[in-house]
Amino acid sequence: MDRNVRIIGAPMDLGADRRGVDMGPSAIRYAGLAEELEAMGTTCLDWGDVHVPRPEETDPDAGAPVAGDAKFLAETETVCTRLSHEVADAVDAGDLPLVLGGDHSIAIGTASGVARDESTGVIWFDAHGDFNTPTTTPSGNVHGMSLAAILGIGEFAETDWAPSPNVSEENVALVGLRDIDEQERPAIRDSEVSAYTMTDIDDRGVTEIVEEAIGVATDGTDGVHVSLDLDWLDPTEAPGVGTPVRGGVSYREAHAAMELIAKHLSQPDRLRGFELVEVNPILDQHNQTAELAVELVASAFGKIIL
Ligand code: HAR
Ligand code: MN
Ligand code: MN
Ligand code: MN
Repeated sequence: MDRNVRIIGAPMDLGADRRGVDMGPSAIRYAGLAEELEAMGTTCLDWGDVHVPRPEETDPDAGAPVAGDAKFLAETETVCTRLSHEVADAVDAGDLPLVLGGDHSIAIGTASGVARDESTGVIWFDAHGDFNTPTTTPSGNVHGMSLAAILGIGEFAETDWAPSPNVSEENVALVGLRDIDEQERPAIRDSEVSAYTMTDIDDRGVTEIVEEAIGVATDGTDGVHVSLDLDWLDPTEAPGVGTPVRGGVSYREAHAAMELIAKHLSQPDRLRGFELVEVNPILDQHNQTAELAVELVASAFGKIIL
């Protein structure tokens, strides 16, 4: 990685039911993120955390959507707007923003910052589609709606902060899906996004699927943002997540995917943003999920074995 990496923590837990994900940035730092990247010869700048209000200080119903349910939507807007500015500043300075979550609702802010001035493809590694809207959500949790929000689907179209107009559905690829809600299924199918399930990975192998996803995200865009939800991996590898789903990618498949990100997005330099979300140290075993997150970033940023 030739550019400086700018670490930005987003200790957000208002978008999910399980407390503890707000400690994700600390756990990932403690797992040796900066040291690992510095050892690869990458300069790492840690910009600290954006401020997130505590749930006890907030009204979950403030900023309620025009229809349906989306808990803590006003606070989510506040946090994502702050994060968007931090991320856009990093991009302006020529640095690569590396955002540490926090639950996946922060992706609305990260994408907004990364894609502020440039057309941006998105690769979304996740067990879940995160394609709900306030009217389809079974939980009211914004972390299950963040990709729909970025794309301005449903009630999110009525907001000025959630949609990222420089992200087009045709340049979005979801990889690793295995837990989709009933009303999310037709929404994903009817959209222009490319969605790859675990069955696709079984059939065609992780290399072919991830190369196709990279093709989708780079087709006609200026750059690519990678959003990595740790529940993409099998819970045997990544137990420290709020919503684990059996049947995820293996340790080696995950590294292979990240090595392809490095291979295809570094020459020419097209990676514009990277985020790690949903690490919950309270549910983890010996910080192994945070340690795995660090390893995967290193692979994505070009760490080579030999
Ligand atoms: N689909 C469910 C919902 O919308 C669960 C979403 C779960 N969580 C995440 N997102 N970690 O990837 O409530
Ligand atoms: Mn908190
Ligand atoms: Mn997610
Ligand atoms: Mn998920």
